[in-house]
Amino acid sequence: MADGEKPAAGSGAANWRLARIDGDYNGVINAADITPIAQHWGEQLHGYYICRAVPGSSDFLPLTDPDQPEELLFVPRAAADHIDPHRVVQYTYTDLLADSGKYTYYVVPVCLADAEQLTGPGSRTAQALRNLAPLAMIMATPTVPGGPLYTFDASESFDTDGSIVGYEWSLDHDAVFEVDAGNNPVLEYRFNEAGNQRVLLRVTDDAGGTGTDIVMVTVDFINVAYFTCTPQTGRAPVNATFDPSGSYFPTGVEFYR
Ligand SMILES: [Ca+2]
Ligand SMILES: [Ca+2]
Repeated sequence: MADGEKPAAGSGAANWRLARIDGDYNGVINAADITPIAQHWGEQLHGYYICRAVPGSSDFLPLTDPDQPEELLFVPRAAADHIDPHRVVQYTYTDLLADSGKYTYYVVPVCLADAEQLTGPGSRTAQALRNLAPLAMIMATPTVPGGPLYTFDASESFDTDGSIVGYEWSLDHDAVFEVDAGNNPVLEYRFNEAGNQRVLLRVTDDAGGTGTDIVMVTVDFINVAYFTCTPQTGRAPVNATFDPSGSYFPTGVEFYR
């Protein structure tokens, strides 16, 4: 075929040139592809091998056949009379990812000539990610039982195959997480209304997976008188200082005595 002409998509010729001789993947066979053409002159395309690099490694190894572990996994090319001339030929292989992390793949075209296995240039790479979702856990502790001030502690949350990088909260009975606490698992919050309060936590792991937890707390009253006393012990006579600044009266009452 002359320079600049493309075979019909899905014709055997299209797959062949993409796989074996179109070295710069631009769909056109021209002078830039002279070297791979020369290298693979006279070869045929019988199928493909799949090469894989597992998480933490940059070494690509061809997959072995699950039924014959000593053999490479060979994906045979469809017979010419089974190739739909109007479609790109597609092949599907499902890989079981044993470990968490990023897997990278490419395919290699294979020519089975005279019991020899001649391989062509590898395809572009594709990636797959396995990630286990993190588990969110809330511990809720009121500063004063029944009071409006709570500490929500999400530090028991965990991610089995990574780490948690983000904590978000919804404290207004919906699923919109209006509080982005960044990487801080502890949130102090004061409710402005008595009653049952629903608190939602969403944690995000280092691979973008999320997990949620929900807790219901009850607020009996929203005005709290809260004193600290300094010192707390001593011999009489003691000059003690009472500090009521931790009190809060959101209804507008401010009266200390
Ligand atoms: Ca994870
Ligand atoms: Ca919300």
